Amino acid sequence: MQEIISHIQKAVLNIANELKFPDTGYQSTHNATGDTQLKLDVKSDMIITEILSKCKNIKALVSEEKPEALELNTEAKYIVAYDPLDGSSLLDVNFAVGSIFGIYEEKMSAKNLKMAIYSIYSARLELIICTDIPKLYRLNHKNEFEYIKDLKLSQKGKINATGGTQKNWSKTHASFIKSLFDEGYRLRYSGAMVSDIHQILCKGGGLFSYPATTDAPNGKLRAFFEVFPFAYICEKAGGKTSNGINKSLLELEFSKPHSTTPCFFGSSYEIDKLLSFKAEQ
Ligand code: AHM
Ligand code: MG
Repeated sequence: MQEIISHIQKAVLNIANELKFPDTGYQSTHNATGDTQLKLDVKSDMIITEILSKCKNIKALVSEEKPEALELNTEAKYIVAYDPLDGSSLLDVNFAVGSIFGIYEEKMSAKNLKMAIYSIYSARLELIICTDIPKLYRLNHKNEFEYIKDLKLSQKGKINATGGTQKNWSKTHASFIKSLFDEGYRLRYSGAMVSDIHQILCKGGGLFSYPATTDAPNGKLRAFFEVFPFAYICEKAGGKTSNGINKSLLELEFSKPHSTTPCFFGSSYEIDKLLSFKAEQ
């Protein structure tokens, strides 16, 4: 695992340097889920592919930006699924974006997730590495990732971050979200999952959700690159997750690498409230 971490650290440092002098022009190609790729998505994907391909412990790489898996070492046991640049549509406004990595043993399934990592490219470069508990590292002036603290979710938070076009929400989702605001929750939503969940983890609680909508009945966020790594991190931080029905996102099974799912991540209070709210409808 340490070797995989070192390679990811190197890739993240390279991407951070690339982002400092960005060309945010759109490229005419599309990725497998139909999003228009930005040049920096492609560059970040190339950087990760090039650096992680040199790691002997990786069996295959599965990227949000590639339709198929890239097979590497058949004898190795880890598959790294990643979103090279989450929130890239926010690069033109200089918001924080990040990279997300899920490290699966032998097979891409939530049950086989052994480690999850994400980076935040912002005023500071931060890296969260989670095997047993999410650990926050920050790049110091010696260009090394320095351990700062463990991230823990308290039982209840104050932040409510929810995505998707509101006119396409279900009535149930709209009234659940309103019920949190009625309790005193505050809206905090940038449009980059990495930053929005990072805020909840650093502030110690709250809810991030991306529901099913009429235009995306299976949600928008991808299970293997986005949803499972963050579900793993939030649950290891003491929080809970759900797709709105199940008691954990990590119970879900998908066969296609680019499958999506509605998703809810939060402190235990918000997820328990969600499940009882849905049960009453
Ligand atoms: P991306 O990987 O193409 O950047 O898309 C994923 C992003 C998430 O970071 C974010 O939560 C979501 O899309 C925002 O979507 P919306 O603008 O529909 O709320
Ligand atoms: Mg993404």
